[in-house]
Amino acid sequence: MSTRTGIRTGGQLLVDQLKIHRTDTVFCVPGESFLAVLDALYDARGEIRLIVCRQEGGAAYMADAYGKLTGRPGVCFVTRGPGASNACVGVHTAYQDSTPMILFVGQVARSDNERQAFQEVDLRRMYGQLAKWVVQIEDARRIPEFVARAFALATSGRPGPVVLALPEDMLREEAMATDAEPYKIVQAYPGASELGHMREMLAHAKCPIMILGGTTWTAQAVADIMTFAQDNRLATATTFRRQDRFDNLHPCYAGDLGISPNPKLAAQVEAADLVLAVGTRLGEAATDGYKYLSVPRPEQKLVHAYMGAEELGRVYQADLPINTGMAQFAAAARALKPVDSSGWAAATEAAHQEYLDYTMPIPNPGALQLAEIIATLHKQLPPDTIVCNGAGNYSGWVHRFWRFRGYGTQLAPTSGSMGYGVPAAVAGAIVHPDRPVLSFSGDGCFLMNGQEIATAMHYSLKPIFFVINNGMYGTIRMHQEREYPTRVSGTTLTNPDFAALGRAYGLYSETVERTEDFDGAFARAREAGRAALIELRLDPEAISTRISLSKLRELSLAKQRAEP
Ligand SMILES: Cc1ncc(C[n+]2csc(CCOP(=O)(O)OP(=O)(O)O)c2C)c(N)n1
Ligand SMILES: [Mg+2]
Repeated sequence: MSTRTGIRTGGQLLVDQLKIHRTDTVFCVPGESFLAVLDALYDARGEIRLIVCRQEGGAAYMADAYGKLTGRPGVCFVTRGPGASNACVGVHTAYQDSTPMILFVGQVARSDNERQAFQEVDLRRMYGQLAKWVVQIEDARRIPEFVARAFALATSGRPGPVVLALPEDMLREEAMATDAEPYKIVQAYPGASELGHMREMLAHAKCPIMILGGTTWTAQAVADIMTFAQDNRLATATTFRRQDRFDNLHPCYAGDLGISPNPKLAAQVEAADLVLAVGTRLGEAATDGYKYLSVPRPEQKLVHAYMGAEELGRVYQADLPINTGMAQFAAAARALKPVDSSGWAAATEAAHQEYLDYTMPIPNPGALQLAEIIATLHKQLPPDTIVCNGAGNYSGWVHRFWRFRGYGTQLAPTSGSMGYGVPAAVAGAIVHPDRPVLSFSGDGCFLMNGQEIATAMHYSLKPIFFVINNGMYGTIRMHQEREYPTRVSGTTLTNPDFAALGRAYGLYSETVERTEDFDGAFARAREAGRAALIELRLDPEAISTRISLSKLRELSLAKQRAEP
């Protein structure tokens, strides 16, 4: 699309900038505050898909999922105070997860500013802590400038969400402005001396481990880092919900440092003499509450490669901090001459075997075996299947028993935010209509944004939604039984008939209570030719992949008796 100058409304100018920055999809819940944008999107309907959602939380989560899958900002439009409030959860997720996103919010007219006009909220104050940048565009002539900056900022350094407020009169105003050029992502490259130093540290290590996480990865970057790991026979772990940064069946893969990871992997990180942390912030989840590495100076030697200078040194003082994008780092690491890895090659092999053993299905209480079901799905579906989930103990089975094979196959919030699994699957099916998309939600999680199954139906998308129903907010019940055994408070749920709910929305739906009924139900769901919902009834005793509810309660009571 060619750059042009001319008189356009604010709405037209804005949509023209979206086209210039190659936005092909916009998620929204409409509002009268941005009718001028909707009108301009009508003219652009051949180039920009407008995905209309049922709640702004769903729309913002979809924009996050789009950003995770494409590396381009997920674009979302919502209205004033109510829409902006609902969208918060997606913006917070994008912030914690370092996902590029742009949230446009229709705003009251400039002449009514600060009157607490209808639905007015000062977005700069409201979103100040949740976004990389919040700005109100006061003058339509500056739309190209602000939108270009929003795209650059959302994707550069450590990516994240940007919020732009759009006064409704500004969007209707006609203005003479010149289009911007397509945005360019700015990422640093690792320096030659830093790479040399890193190689030196690796050459002197006895039991090194690499930990991958974060964003700015690409399929090529993942291939490059796998070659670097392979050439140096380097045990490699991924962080919480970043499991698709390494082929899980590669002989160097050691597993993921999620919440409650394989204890042997945790021990390996603690015992390492060199940690190469690549792309990860080394956040609370990845370090089990900053435990594997002590703050601020870890026992282990630390190389910390990260795409944002402001994060290097925030928590950990690395021996070697490297400010670099992941694609840039991975390509450079691959080009390094491998070191002698004979000292740790056997440990790397053992770590992978340990991962394979740890992820073999194990039984849980009750007639429905969740590990077996996840393993069956993995066997039946291609490696590019997109796997989505929100937060809850049910996700522990997905993370442990699904083996991620390729970059861009996992959509899950590292922020631990519930309600993500359904909207993420909708976005996944939009971005990759050719791939199977599985969505996992708990009974708690599902009813936070389950309404977006209507969006899947509206756009004829075909994800398969699993609702893992244990009749409770199981995660919180687990913490409760550990801290306050037998005192069940605020964690029990009365649920609808999820399959009937799915049918009411037009999805193919079934309920499965026993493992042996799963294969048939799944085959029928795949053959249905439309979105499907399968409720999986999980015995409440199956509180986590590791322990039963009554065993946990018993241990907690014993502990209480031991220390009165
Ligand atoms: C938006 C949001 N609200 C609350 C929480 C706290 N929380 C974490 S897990 C959880 C329970 C999840 O319940 P469910 O989806 O049924 O999964 P289960 O743990 O039972 O498998 C809650 C309430 C959260 N993480 N996110
Ligand atoms: Mg539950």
